[in-house]
Amino acid sequence: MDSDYLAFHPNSSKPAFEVPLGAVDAHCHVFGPGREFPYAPERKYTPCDAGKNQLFALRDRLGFSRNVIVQASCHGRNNDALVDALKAAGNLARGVAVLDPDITDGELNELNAAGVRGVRFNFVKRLVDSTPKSVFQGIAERIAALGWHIVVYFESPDLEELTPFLTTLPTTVVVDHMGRPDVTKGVEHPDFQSFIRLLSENENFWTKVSCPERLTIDGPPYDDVVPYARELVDRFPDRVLWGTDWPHPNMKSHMPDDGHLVDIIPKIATTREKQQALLVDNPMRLYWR
Ligand code: 0GY
Repeated sequence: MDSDYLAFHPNSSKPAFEVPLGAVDAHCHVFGPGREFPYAPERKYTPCDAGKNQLFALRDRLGFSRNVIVQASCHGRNNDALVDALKAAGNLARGVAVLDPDITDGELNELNAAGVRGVRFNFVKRLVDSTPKSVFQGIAERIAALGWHIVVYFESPDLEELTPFLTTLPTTVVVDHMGRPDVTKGVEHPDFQSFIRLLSENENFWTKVSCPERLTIDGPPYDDVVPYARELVDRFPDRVLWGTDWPHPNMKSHMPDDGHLVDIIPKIATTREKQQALLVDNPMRLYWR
């Protein structure tokens, strides 16, 4: 792993908050192990190995039932580690893949059979080289035919430039980590209001109210991020997902205790109904229907 890379928390605490039965961690990754599933030559970072068995142990410790495993940039377009984890999990995991535009229909069908239900378009410049939008458009049309959706990852300064493209996508579009707001600005700032408008005006848009550890300035318990997530849960209760983001790649300031991340959930989803939608009903509708 890179010399400045922080490994995941070795012994996350058991959360005090008890998640509803059947809860889904809808954003997490598997990394390697690199000996079995080598990292992509074009990667921008080399992580600490974080394999499927460690992910499933965390799922159980936190009281969750299912995972949505998202292909991360360090594995490029080779989804072998993801597929291996999906097969091992049986019906308890679904996947979001990153696709080569030359993928054959047969390979797409194999991913579908393994439990992949979405494709990720990553626009974060420190993570990936840029992909022409025409390439993403071609992939979007092919996966729409399978009933998959698109997960997009970008940073808030890029929202304005991306909006005309994103709003042409033909499927449900899930925005990672609330579009990565600058939490020094406030919920009422025009930047976060633009993100809210994107969801208000486009009913096919969802978002993950995840990653307080990445967005925070103040650090744990991440109270500076809570108002952004709560606003989205309140406004769009049927179009929000939650995930740990384990094993938290590229954290520089600190490594979160995943149990503490779970304990934030009742601050952002303030009723049992909202918690049920966020953790069970919404992800089940998107990934297990
Ligand atoms: C995340 C966030 C990051 C990394 C990736 O694909 C990735 O490598 O998504 C990040 O560095 O912000 O969602 O895991």
